[in-house]
Amino acid sequence: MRFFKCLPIFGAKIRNKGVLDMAINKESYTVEGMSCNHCKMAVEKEVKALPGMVSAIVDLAAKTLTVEYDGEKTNPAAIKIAVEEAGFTVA
Ligand SMILES: [Cu+2]
Repeated sequence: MRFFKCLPIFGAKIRNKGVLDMAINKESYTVEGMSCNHCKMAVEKEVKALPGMVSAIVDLAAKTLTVEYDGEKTNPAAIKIAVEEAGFTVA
């Protein structure tokens, strides 16, 4: 039982480092049209909803979206569509 209790925290730490999942892709995209925190949050929310997404972070100043995801569950085409659904375009 003690092992079970510790598992979620343990698993999250490993996943963030991309060790547990064998095919974690880390990529950056330039996103056009984002101007404020609402834009940032809209893009992050839409992209994070994709299956296998580990993290999606927008840097407003740099106009970039940095993602980490399981390459067997999603792909760049799906990420671009998610950004478009949030109302922006991937350069
Ligand atoms: Cu905005």
